Amino acid sequence: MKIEISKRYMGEQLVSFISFTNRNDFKVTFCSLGASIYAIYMKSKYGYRENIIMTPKEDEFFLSSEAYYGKIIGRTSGRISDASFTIDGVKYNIENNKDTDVILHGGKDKFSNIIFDYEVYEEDNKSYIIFKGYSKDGASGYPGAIDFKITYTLYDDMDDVLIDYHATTTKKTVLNLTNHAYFNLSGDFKRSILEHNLLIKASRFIELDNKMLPICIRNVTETMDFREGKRIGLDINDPYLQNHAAEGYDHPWIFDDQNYEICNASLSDPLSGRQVDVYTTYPSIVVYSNNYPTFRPMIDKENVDKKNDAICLECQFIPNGINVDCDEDKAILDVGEVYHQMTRYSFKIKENKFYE
Ligand code: G6D
Repeated sequence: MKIEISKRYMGEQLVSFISFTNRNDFKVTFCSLGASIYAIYMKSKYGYRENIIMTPKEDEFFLSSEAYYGKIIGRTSGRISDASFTIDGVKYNIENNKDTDVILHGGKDKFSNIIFDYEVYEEDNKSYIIFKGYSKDGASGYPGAIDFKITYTLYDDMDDVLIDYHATTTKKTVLNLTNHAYFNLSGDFKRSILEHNLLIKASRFIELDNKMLPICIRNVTETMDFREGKRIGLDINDPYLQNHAAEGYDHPWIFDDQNYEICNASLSDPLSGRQVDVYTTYPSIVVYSNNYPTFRPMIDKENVDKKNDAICLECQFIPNGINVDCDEDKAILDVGEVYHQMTRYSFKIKENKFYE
């Protein structure tokens, strides 16, 4: 594995870029800002190595954007209603960084804004980068001091990215970590993701209200059904999606079989042959089809970020579970427990013309 590290200032912040290139010439670049996946360069079935991760070209936008490009999300992925939750009869009010009672992706002290310390090491044919973080008791109003680390594992002989989330707390709290990478498998964003195929092995999804808050768990309708895999653009113009604040897919799906050994989601682009299979210990996935584009320039992309130019596959506990009356896991972490969740993105070429 070839490992390259560079640093530069983004504004006043010194930020590191750490790249890993394996024997297949599969290259993953991480950034210490938000412990983020900054770029992934992957070959197509024709052998062209191109970027499949959408990231802002402008440093100040990458620093400030609330589109969370590639970033680790915490303490709580998704939205928290009424800027509060109650644990064992104690109500915690969460501080926001904007004037609304809907907390998105962790509130004022969100993890996506942290510039993380990290360490890199290799063992056998694997390489690791560990981003370590600490969130003090009461940060943004969340209870408990959180010691956490995000470990990315790369493989010299496989085009996979494994994310391990580990954390402990000093008080019973809510914790729901994910990664917010924007995928587009066409290669340097030649096409939108509407022609990509998506598979989600989930018979249930969570309906959203017009504040984008989860309101109820429902069986999938035709538009929301990806159990057999289908083209993302097939049903995305359904009024159910477009005549709603979501303006596309932005929903949690609950996997039928919550099993890390099962590929519970998969994204593929027939024209390039690229595919990413998703394995996770989490019970659900939020799929966001970039319905709120930022119209800013992106790395390796000729034009600016436009609607449906990428898609996020955010494995997590169901958003706002602590406030929703349901049987699903509410992402509560207690003292003495170890938060350990994993998500593996396994990249491959279908109609393999190159690696035979
Ligand atoms: C929008 O509703 C979506 C979120 O799901 C997404 O994470 C964010 O944009 C980047 O708020």
